[in-house]
Amino acid sequence: MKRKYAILSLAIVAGVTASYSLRGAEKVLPVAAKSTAKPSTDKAAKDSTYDQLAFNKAYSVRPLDWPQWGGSWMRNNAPDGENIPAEWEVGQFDSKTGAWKKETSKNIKWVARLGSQSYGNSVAANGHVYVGTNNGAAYLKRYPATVDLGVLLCFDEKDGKFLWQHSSEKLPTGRVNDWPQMGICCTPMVEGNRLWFVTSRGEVVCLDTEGFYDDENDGPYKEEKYTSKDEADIVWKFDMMKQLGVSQHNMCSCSVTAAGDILFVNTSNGVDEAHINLPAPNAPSFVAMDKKTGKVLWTDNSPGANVLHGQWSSPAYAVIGGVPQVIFGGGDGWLYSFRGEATKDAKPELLWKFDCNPKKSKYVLGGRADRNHIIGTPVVFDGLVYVGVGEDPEHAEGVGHLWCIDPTKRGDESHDVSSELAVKKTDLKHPIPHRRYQAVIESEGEVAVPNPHSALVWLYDGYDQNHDGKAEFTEQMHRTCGTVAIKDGLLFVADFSGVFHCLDAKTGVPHWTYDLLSAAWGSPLIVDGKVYIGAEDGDVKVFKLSPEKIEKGSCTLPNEEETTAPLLAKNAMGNPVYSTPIVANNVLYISSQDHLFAIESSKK
Ligand SMILES: [Ca+2]
Ligand SMILES: [Ca+2]
Ligand SMILES: [Ca+2]
Repeated sequence: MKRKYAILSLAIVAGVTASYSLRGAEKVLPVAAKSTAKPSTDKAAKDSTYDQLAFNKAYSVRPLDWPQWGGSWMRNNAPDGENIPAEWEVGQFDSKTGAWKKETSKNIKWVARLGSQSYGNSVAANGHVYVGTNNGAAYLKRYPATVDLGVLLCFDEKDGKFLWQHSSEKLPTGRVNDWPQMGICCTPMVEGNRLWFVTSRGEVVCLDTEGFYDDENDGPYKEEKYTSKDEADIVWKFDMMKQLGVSQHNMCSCSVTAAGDILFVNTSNGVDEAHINLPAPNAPSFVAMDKKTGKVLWTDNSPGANVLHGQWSSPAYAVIGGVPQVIFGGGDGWLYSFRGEATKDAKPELLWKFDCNPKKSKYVLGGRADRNHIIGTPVVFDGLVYVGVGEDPEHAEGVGHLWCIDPTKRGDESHDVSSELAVKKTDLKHPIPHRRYQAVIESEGEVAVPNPHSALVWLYDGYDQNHDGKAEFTEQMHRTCGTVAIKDGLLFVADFSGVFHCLDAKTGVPHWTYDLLSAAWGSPLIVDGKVYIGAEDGDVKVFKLSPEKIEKGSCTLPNEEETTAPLLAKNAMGNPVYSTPIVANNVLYISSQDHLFAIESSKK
């Protein structure tokens, strides 16, 4: 599949090749990383530093747990871990019973059956492992595998034993809101004995992590019809479709985060079946709610009628420049930061917004667009914000952009800190109001001019690494559904065309790139001096955490004569991998489409 699209995407970028190749050839940084950042004047709180141990303590989980997407609200998938294997064998499964044959595996602690399709990422907290999937495994007797459901599974961390399941029946409206077989696509968040997640029915749900094992139906929600041990104990739930008028496109998915008692949620509000009309342009895109009750504290619908397609990003949070900021990726391709607190008037306070697409880029249906929306999660690291743009995987591959933004900027009264402004040639002073499909139409006398309030640190859309004046496939940033991971000044991101990028996090200049030869839906994991990335071909590849290229032909892996990336190993998972690997308590967790593998070195 990929090669066909690769050719297509090269054709699409032909128009931008000139400016692109100039950059690498002249050895100019993507955008000068000037340190123009001025800290905000309202020094209210201490800036967040990346400290997973302190985070876990505050959130009442064990020191080496991994309790939410990206570990903490800063969303950087770079946990502490040691003795994490680079190589493993998943082993064989009995063709009749599906039973796993442990003796045929290597470095596998346990395996748990998932549904037939799994897009959710796992988390591990307080002795449990959770993952979103569909009902293919039919753990509950009342729902045989023929019943399609969104399923959240809870397993015992030590042996993978199934504990309980939360079941979301499919919406009667069908695929426009709740795509068949896709299951639960988000990652839950755990704090103490509570878990929060977004269901495929557009609900925000709080569960008791002990379920009914504590012989208690926790509430306020006590209307569960089934209260056996294998069922989920709901604490509260909030229906975003009914209570906020949200109409999610194809799937509702957000990996929630929280600061103190405030839970932050992207609603997934999007287009209808025809892909043009927005059934609910005034419904919120972003929500802050009370984590303990589900009471809405404020909502925002800034993307509104400018949503291109869907909104499946997840929020990040951090105190930056003395200000608590919650940062949401919008379905309009803009990144929005709000004061991450409850407000007296139930109105959010916008701090800044940033257009993550070049102004001339254009959104068109069917995959030909070079304007995208945000699917990955913004990551906060060392006072900067990182996010890439992408498109629904159904719309194939295309041009992508990866941004590094200074979140201490505020701009003028519009709070627009985009790198450029769209204006008319005849009126350079007044920006053209935000337009849905294309910000600047040159044939109508419009131009993009530099924004004096720009918060841009750098933009990576590609780089002429070999200085030959051409933009080879592996020198381009393509659309991504992925989230970056950062450690030791190195940023890693995979794009949907299958290029894996290692960049300097401060400058956006690539150290090396690698062609995975398969679409990457997920995001990298950095742990124990290594970097892990899964792909649709079912391989999880492992690289050395290093900026150093290797000499061509020196890779010891078969059929890897061409790489200059420091590839250490490839591991076949037996089925496509759409998820992101995580590590908790020195165990590596990877979901394929239908199994969750707990991977641990057998040499202890
Ligand atoms: Ca309970
Ligand atoms: Ca309950
Ligand atoms: Ca080149």
